Amino acid sequence: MTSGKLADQIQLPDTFIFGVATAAYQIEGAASEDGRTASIWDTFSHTPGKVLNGDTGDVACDHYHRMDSDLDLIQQLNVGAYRFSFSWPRLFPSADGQVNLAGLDFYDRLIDGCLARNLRPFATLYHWDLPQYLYDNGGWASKDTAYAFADYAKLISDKFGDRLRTLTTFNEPWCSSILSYLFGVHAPGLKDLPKTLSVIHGQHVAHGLAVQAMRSSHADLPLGIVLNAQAVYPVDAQSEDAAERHQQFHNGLFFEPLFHGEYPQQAVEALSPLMPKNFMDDLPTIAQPLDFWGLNYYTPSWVTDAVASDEPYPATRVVDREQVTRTDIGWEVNADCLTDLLKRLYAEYSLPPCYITENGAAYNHQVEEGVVDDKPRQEYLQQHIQAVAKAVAQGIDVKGYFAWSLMDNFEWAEGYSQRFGLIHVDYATQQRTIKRSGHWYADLCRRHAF
Ligand code: IFM
Repeated sequence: MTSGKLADQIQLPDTFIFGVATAAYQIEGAASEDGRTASIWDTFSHTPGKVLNGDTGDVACDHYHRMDSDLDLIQQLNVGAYRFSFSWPRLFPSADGQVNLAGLDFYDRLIDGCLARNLRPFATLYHWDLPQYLYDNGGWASKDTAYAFADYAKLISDKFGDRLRTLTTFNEPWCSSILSYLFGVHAPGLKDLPKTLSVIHGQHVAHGLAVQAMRSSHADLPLGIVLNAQAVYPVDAQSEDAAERHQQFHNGLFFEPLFHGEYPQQAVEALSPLMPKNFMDDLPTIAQPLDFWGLNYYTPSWVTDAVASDEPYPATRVVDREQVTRTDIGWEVNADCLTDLLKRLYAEYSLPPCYITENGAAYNHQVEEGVVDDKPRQEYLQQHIQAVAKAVAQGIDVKGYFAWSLMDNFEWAEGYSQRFGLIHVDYATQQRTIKRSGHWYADLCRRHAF
């Protein structure tokens, strides 16, 4: 392995890929155009009180109409890859299983547009926009949704498998289960533990069936899943048990079934009466061999026991530490935890090679005299890429890094209030301005000989 020496003390193999990432609902807009129907996020964002300022993804960054010029901007960042997600309700707008040709055409042009610009397309099937008709029919708790997901995966693999660089089933299933069905923050906004466990399990089954379907369609296409593993630490010496329970619940319920074909013992003992019937029978379907996995990392979690003694398992809470640097969304900046997390995960689980599929920071700098001077984001990215390089130097097989995000976009329950982009978007005019961090990243990518 040769080592490319980049400026800023970042040293990574020449084969390491840099990219930028987005997701369909966060950027596309055109929510009711060309046959697309509603997802649970359209319903949720149109429900008063669910999203800050009543923001919705109806228009978002209008990427659906600006795809070509957005791809030109990506090319200007000198990255080697673009990670995006397909919109399921754009491709399968109704329960009858008919494919929407206008949706197919959009992604066909997007993928060709990437290849024409020498950008490797890294695609994701599910970045949270579950078609509303599937939710109404039982959602992820129903096996029908898992079968529908496998059909959708097969279509994508059949149509685009020869042009995609990688294909991922789920983005952060923790968010589309725990954050959405237990904490009530994301669509559909429930607080229901048994339902959450059915959704976690249902998504795992859907992942396994989809991988089987895609392998049968396109055996050579590298397949994976993206997990937002939590970097869990006890806040103090008395909180070590709490940290272990937290780790089992928030990471183990995902990593163990997906990579080892079992659920974490401690969690199963505590939760099995609430788990879906005969869940153990599905484990062989869930644990499909994968070619890679993606880690999305932003911030660590400092954990202690829950306040109430009757809280259900894992009975923990996350504590905000004082006197640490935070981004505008309030998340602690701690790059060392990224190196540490990678090492811990590889020590604990049998994992294939990894991409950092998301990492980035919310800072809300605006355009002043044509310039967005977001030095803190540049520093955040630099520190975290250095942290990845450190892990690679210690033998962790990380093959690439994707900055979140290409451009400011719809930040879910936070609406448009939090800006993660390397490119500023003026939502009133849809004007794009490359930020200082974007220029820095472009320079880093230019000097990195992929
Ligand atoms: O914007 C999200 C993205 O959709 C999933 N990962 C975290 C990002 C920042 O919150």
